[in-house]
This record gives sequence, structure tokens and C-alpha cells, in this order.
Amino acid sequence: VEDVVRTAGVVGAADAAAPLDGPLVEGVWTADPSGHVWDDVLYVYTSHDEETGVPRDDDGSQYDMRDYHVLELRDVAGPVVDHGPVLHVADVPWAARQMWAPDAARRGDTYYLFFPAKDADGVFRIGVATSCSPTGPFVAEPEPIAGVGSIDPAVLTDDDGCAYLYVGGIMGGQLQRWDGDTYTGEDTYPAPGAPALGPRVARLTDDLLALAEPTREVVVVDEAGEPLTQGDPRRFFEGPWVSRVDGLYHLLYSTGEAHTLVHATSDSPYGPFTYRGTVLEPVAGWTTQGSLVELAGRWYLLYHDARVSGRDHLRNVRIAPLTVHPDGRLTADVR
Ligand code: FUB
Repeated sequence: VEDVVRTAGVVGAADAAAPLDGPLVEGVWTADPSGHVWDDVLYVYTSHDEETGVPRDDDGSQYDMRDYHVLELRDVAGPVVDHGPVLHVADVPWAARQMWAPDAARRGDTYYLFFPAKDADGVFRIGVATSCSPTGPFVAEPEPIAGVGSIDPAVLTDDDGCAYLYVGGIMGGQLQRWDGDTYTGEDTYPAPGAPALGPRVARLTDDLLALAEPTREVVVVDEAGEPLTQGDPRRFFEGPWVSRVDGLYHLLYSTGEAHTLVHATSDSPYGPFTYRGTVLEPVAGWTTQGSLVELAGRWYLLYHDARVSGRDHLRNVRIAPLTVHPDGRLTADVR
């Protein structure tokens, strides 16, 4: 890894400052951070925002990303190494555009990058690419993963070695166009008083390249055990992320219109998850989404905002200390 740091990285402009006080990197727009600590090194897998001139619309077409970056940190106080583009849409045989929020996983000596992209028909599919290094470059499988679609894949590798794939995002993320594992092409939302659409989860095969079972819906319930409804501002919008914190499964997700990052807990990776509260209050920009990482015995929230650009689709990844309260609630200390 030393060699990679010296030769392959581009140290971000934020390098001289503590990353806790600013974007992890500047000079490149990054978003949708998914963090993993492997061998005491924090790797952050990010979308790469760009202004490509695609007009803004309700489907988020202006989020017209073409590749992914990997950031590397030994310490939250920096320095940060940007390993640059690690997978480009032109190198994914089935993908046409919009390389949205990614995640990564490790099995043995192989590293996996999971990512959503629209195919030639405009349908969001989930792809997977592999590398022998956590910092890529990654080589994509020729076809998307069968039996699952929508956006924002996140992979939890549980203590017993089983890996679970979570996906989903409503509106531009097309979750409302899926009936189970079938793409309908029709926007079908529950009535405001009906249970909200949840993300979907399935266990992955041992080689992490396919689903080992059909996906099932992840249900988020309130304190009384009732599913959150479609009209509830706490309901799932996009960006599912699951971590185990002190033995509990924590589902982190974005609420979309309420602009919060919230969490819910369960004693099963499949849920149901009980809503626990807001982790991150609204930040600058329409979207935020994040992930939870433990580095050197401390928990952190990775998230993005648009404080620097003032434009929703040109974002920066940031890191903030996370407080794990005695009752299991999580709150981020954002500066
Ligand atoms: O970055 C593109 C999309 O915006 C992500 O996939 C969503 O979660 C939102 O951040």
C-alpha cells in the first residue's frame, strides 16, 4: 500500500487541513461515500460528480457521473490519497450512463465494486466489478446482476461471512418501477397512508457475483411496530447502508424530501428495522447519503454536501465523528 500512496495517488487540496474540518478532497467533486476499513486503512468509494451539461429534471439526469474514485486515509486527520478513476462507464459493456452511488466488498484477495448505472433502455441495473487491489482498477462483469435493479447498492459482510446486498432509491432511482424482482416500467407508489416502499435485500453467492436468493423488502417500523407510511417524512428514500454496531444491525438511509440521514435498528440483516432517529440534520444540497465506519476504535459518518459548489449535483465527501449513545442511537458531530 505504501507504494500505491507514493506513486498512484493525487493528494487532495484538503490534505494540509484536517479532513474533519473540510471536504476529504477538493479539485474533484465526490459524492455518495461508502467506507471500508481493511488492514487499518480507510478506503472511501465515491461517485464522481461532473458538470456535463445534461439539464436538471425530476429523474436526476443532471447527476451524469461517468466514473468512480477511491480515497485512501490512514488517519481521519489525513493525508487523503485520491486514486483517481477506478472504473469508467465506457468499460462496462452493459452500462450507458449515470454511474450513481457505489459500494465495495472484500472476499479473500479479491475486491468488489458494486455500482448502479442505466442500461441502453434507461433502466437502472446493479453491476459488479473486481480487482486484486482495494484501489482498483476494477474490471466489470459483462452483465449486470440478475434479479435486482434500482440504485445505491450496499454490501454488508456479516460476522459469519455471509454477504448481503441492499439496494434502492425511489423517484429517479426507479424502485417504484419494480414489482419484486420484475421491472414494470410504471411508476407505482403506495398511497400516503400505506406502508412505504422499502429497500430490498438478498444474500449474495460465495463469490459475491450473483444473488443467492430472491430479494425481499426491508421494512422500517415505528416505535409501535407499525410500518412507516409513504406519507411519513421519516420513510426510506435512497442510499441504504447497513453496519453492525455493538451487535445491532443499523440501517442508515436518506429520507429525500426531509433531507435527513436517519437510522433504524434490527437484530437481523433482513429486518424489520425499528426507526431510531436522525443521524445527520439537513446539509447544503438536495441529496445527502452516507456510510458508517469504525477506524482505530472510533465510529465515523461519511456523507456528502454541496456547501462548496452551491449546486446540488456538484458535491464533496466529508467525514464526521459519530456518537454511539448507550441506547443505540447514533448522532453525527458535523462541524
Ligand atoms: O449520486 C447520485 C444519486 O444521488 C445517488 O445514487 C443517490 O443516493 C443520490 O446521492
